Amino acid sequence: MRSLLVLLALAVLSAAAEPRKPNILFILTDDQAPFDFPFYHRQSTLQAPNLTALASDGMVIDAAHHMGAFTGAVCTPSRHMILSGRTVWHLPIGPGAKTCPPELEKNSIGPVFGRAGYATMRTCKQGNSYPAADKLFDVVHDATKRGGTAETGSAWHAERVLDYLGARKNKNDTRPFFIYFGLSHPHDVRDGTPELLAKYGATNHTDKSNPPALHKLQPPLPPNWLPQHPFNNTHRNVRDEQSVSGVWNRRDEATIRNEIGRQYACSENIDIQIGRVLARLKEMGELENTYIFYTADHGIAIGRHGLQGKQNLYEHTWRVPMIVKGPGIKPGSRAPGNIYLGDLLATFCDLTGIAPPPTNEGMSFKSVLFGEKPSIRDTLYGVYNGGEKPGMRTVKQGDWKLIEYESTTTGVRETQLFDLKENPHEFLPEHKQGKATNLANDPKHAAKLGEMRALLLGEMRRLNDPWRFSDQPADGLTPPAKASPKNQRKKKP
Ligand SMILES: [Ca+2]
Repeated sequence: MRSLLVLLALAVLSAAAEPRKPNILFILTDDQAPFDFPFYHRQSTLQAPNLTALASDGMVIDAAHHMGAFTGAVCTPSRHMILSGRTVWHLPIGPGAKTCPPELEKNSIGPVFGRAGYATMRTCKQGNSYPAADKLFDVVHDATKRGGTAETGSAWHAERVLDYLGARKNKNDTRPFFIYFGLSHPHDVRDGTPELLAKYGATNHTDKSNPPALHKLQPPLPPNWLPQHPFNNTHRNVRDEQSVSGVWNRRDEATIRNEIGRQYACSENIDIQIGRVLARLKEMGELENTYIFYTADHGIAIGRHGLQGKQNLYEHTWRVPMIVKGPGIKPGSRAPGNIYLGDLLATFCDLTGIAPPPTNEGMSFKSVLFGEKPSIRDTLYGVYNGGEKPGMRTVKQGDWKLIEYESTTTGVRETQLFDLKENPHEFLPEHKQGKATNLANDPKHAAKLGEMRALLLGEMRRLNDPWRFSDQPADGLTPPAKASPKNQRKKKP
């Protein structure tokens, strides 16, 4: 008995001597462009005081991306990559499913942190996610909440987090926590609270044949707005481009400004809910020992480049907002980072001293967060091919970005080369800016175009992209089917 008491005393002493592991509060929104926020786009009229304060107290990452999607439901692969730390062609869904390690969900965020002694909790939308991994948090409250009231909107998710924190306090649970605080907004139908809709001059417009009224409180048109996208980008008939209530295929000023007003109404409500959770953490004395990550599953167009949805690779959609605050991160800092959402798991593990699971393919960006280097990789790759094949690919290095489009069904073949330093909004000739836009056909940049194409092919090979463009080496892969003459006849000119 005496030796047992000694052992117990030693265990208590060693627990007391060990510094407490930090908590993680991971906040994930649904369909939100970085440029919605004033800390990415100064002219934005979105008021998000809590997130602006979080950005001032932590680090803003400028080059955070989702790697892409092989389906119109871009959320689904994005959330698989977040939860598992794997790359887009190595997921348990899509073309990589056959070679993906079995039972990958056991090496996803919930179980990885659970095994390391963390208390884990998740609230988020249902559907278009990774259900096998979603349910492996200790506490799960998933429901899709896209309405304009406390019960049907973002407040519901905040309440689940506040309830969880309350229960933790009541039980005197001192384990570090991992809270996955997912919001179902600002994803359409973008139904905001009446007060916030009014604040941004927006209405839940339901008349498909007429635009809503213009209102002086509506946010301005984005700088790279166009009335239509200049060419078929290989998936222009996807739901998000045609059927979102309030927008449909309309791109006129009144429709787009109203829709951005709706987006901002939902985003400000998210900000309010985050404020409530942060205030509670402060009250509980947990805030200073918590890493807070804020991001979205992908961006969204809403009128930029004449597009509405998330099925493109322009910066507004390929990039995501990313703010991180916590111990060791310099307040008010900023870095490119060059990260993917699939790097989050590795970073969570690195910050908490947990070994990443063997299935992880992401890279920790702790060194960026701690100001040791500006970014973790030089080259970024992105894909969208949920429509025609091989679809869209992008590659970015330094200031240069290439986007390729090809459809073997319709014969579309387009190339865009942007110097993002000179043209950060990716203006096209149709924007009539009176300066260089798409440089792909400029003979002065032929060498750069060749270099970027070689870089893209290298990334496609490295990441096991199962498709190739018709002017790339086939690499032994099956080329996309050509349209049958019957299908071609059906196409309108
Ligand atoms: Ca989404």
